[in-house]
Amino acid sequence: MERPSLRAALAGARPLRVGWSCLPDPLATETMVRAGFEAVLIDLQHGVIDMGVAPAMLGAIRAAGGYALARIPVGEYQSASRLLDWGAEMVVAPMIETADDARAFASFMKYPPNGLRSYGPARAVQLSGLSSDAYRTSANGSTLAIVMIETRSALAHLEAILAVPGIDGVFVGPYDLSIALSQDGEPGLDRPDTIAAMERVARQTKAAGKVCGAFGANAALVRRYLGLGFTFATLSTDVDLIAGAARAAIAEVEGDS
Ligand code: 3PY
Ligand code: MG
Repeated sequence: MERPSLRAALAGARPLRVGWSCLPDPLATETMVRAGFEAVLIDLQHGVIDMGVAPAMLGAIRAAGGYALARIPVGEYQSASRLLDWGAEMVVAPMIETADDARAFASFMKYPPNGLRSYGPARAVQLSGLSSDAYRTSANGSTLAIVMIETRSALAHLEAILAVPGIDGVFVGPYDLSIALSQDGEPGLDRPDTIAAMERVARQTKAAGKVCGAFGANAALVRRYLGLGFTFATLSTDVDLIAGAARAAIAEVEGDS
């Protein structure tokens, strides 16, 4: 059976189970998919992952049947094209401030006439199972350009950002967003202003017919964000999963003392 596109999977009846990789290890990322994550994002912004290991990680996720997502470092839109070439099906751009930022990112994500993505998707063609022509003509629709809303400027320009052609949706970073909204530089995921801002982002993004994700970090936050109307929320990172499993294993042997 042919795998549904990422766009179709995100529109499915059940929210996609999305994991997050910070560690540069294709086998660990693949293990997350085999354990039940349906998509994994590899993080080139805050993770230890670079362009050297990213292609193997994207390939490992897809070989295990998962959807391969990636986040680029701030402003490195050129990396977005390369990650698409190596098999990313969604690229997330952090710290977008304005519609001009979103337009610059979209131009690296979409082939002409919609953008200026340069042609060279050898590995993406292989992984898609399509002919080169079929990949080229479907890529603009099947790969998703997602901008992060995590600054006051992005909130103020949300409507204009959502109207940029080629932008397929948004992803909220609640840590940066809550720091930006605070008076004292402290993150506050549970603060009413953070939650209200996120609810507005979800509402406006859905009204624009676009995908809306959030960084979840744990089950309670995932439930909260899905309840606010987000299409998907990431559940946990590889580092947190290892730390949690290590604590649980130790507690099982020694008790909670
Ligand atoms: C944020 O919460 O700011 C993020 O970017 C999550 O990684
Ligand atoms: Mg952030």
